[in-house]
Amino acid sequence: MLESRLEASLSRCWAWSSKPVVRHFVSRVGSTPTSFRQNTQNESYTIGLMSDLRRFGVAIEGELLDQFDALMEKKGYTNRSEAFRDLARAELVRESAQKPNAIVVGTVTIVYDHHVRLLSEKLTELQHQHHKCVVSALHVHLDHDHCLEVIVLRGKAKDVQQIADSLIATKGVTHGRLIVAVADSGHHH
Ligand code: NI
Repeated sequence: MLESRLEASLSRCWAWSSKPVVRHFVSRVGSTPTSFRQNTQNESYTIGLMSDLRRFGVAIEGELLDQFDALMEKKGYTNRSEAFRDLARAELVRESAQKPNAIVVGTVTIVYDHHVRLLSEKLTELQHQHHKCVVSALHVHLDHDHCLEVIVLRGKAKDVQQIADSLIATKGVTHGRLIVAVADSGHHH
């Protein structure tokens, strides 16, 4: 019963997904959704990514499912499949980021007071020392005193973590956080 409900909701999900990659799958497997949201941008750039999309049944306690649905709605998901896929990806990234030699991409966000003596210079120097890992940096002058910087790092998980730690631990940096966003599988499209 639950399985068939999930199944039904899965097909609804595909039909309603606004992501071109999923819509592409829908057309590939030949099911014909009666309606789905047209996404006018990014029409055809991700073709083939999910060509092996598979369905499976999930048995889950009613209460847990209700909680999951509530969380999903709060986070703005329109369907369970997408929410589940994101959960799975996040967990895979988290897992592989724990392998020191896994190649990851992450962002470090720091906030600091640029009046602190030599702080801007130190932060810039640190980034130059690790220029091979620093992909890009965004600087925002938040207010009279504070700067926010977002630094994109790519490299071995241990290096990315170490660079992030150094940036965040620099005296005068008031907030800092590393988010590992992508585990690079080495498979490129
Ligand atoms: Ni600034």
